[in-house]
Amino acid sequence: MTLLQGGPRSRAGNPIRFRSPLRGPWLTSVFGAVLLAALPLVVITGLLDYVAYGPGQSIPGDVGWLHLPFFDWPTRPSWLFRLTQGLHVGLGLVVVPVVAAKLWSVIPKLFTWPPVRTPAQLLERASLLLLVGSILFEIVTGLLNIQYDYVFGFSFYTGHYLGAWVFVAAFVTHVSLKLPTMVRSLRSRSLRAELRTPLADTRPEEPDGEIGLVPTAPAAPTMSRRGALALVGGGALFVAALTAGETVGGPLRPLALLLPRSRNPGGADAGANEFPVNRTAAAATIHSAATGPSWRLDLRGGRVAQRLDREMLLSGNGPLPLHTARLPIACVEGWSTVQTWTGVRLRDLATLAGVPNPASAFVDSLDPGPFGRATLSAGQVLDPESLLALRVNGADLSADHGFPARVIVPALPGVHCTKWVRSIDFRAV
Ligand SMILES: Nc1nc2c(c(=O)[nH]1)N[C@H]1C(S)=C(S)[C@@H](COP(=O)(O)O)O[C@H]1N2
Ligand SMILES: [Mo]
Repeated sequence: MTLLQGGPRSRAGNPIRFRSPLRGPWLTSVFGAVLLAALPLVVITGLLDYVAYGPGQSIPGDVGWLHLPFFDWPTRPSWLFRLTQGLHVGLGLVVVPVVAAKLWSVIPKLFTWPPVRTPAQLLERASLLLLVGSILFEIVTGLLNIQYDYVFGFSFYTGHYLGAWVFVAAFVTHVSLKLPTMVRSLRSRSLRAELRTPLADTRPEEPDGEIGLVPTAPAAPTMSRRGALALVGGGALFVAALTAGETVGGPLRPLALLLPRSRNPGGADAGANEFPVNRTAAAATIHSAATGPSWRLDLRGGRVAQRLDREMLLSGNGPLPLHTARLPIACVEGWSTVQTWTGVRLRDLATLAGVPNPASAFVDSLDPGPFGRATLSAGQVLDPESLLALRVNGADLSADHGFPARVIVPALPGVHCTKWVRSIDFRAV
């Protein structure tokens, strides 16, 4: 209580208990400038990921006029989704220490009293509340999504999407209100000089009046400004090191501590199939009886439905030559891996089905779960490297990677690379 009401205050109204001599507009602006550069990239790549879900996908759910103007996500370059998704999750994680530092640097503002004196301040403080609230919401939901399967009481996709728009609105407001102060504050000190200043010479910033970040009764410094910057930068680098393996793979993969599912290597004897498994066959309740010799692939859409067994698909004969392509799987959770896939082209299957120019294709699988089916656009069906894969790295697909057959399409989000495919419906309109 004393903190909020009765405690000693500076003239600007800030409680004097926040005494760190490092706090001030310059330090806050340095963190702010980093976030100003990085966060738009996180937001844009995040929104692109939603676009990549493409037409016919139901994610995010009903978001009314906030729906993005969908365009057909291209299949080239094949690493496009790998890039946008990797940047979104990777950069989103790496900026967390900077966000924390920025929040720490403005803590006194949260205790300013009275909190609002003018209408302009009301707008500023409301946008601040939404800004802090939405960025924490985005970080927490994003982190939980890559840690656990859907622990939310709401759709992660819809929640994270709506949170992003709240954040965008608050961020734009905040930046337009604070940009002049930020630029002025950045000019008030030289970064280079600051990086040469040791603890012994660390002094508080100039009194900042109404801004109210510089303590009026500063304590002795326990850390230099360059030390604080190194701490935050080191934190970001540390997170980057824990994240890089999700995309780079190889020996760094086991270090991808923040993405536990990306580290699941596919079992002890996975061999050629040793790369991350998102959802195992057991988890998806795929019974080996259904994937054995009795398995058939149904092709629909044309006048006569086609039914093929795995041997026919693997023969490479007639209208279904085998094709091999090196293509990524890039998961919405941020991890990715590039493997060598062999199978038949989706467009050859479309032609065989009697729909050589489909408007879309609906892929269904033996998996009753939420990711057991996907809709592909015309471009995704017709790309010459879009495959119904039967083999990977020269070996049959393992049960966990989708045996007997799975979809692999360049630049397609991993979630639509449906495993344990059962049927494909090529739609003319
Ligand atoms: N039938 C089915 N296919 C699926 C999934 C699933 O849960 N069920 N998961 C998808 C997701 S989210 C990803 S990232 C990729 C991962 O493929 P992998 O497990 O072979 O690495 O498979 C996709 N295909
Ligand atoms: Mo995924």
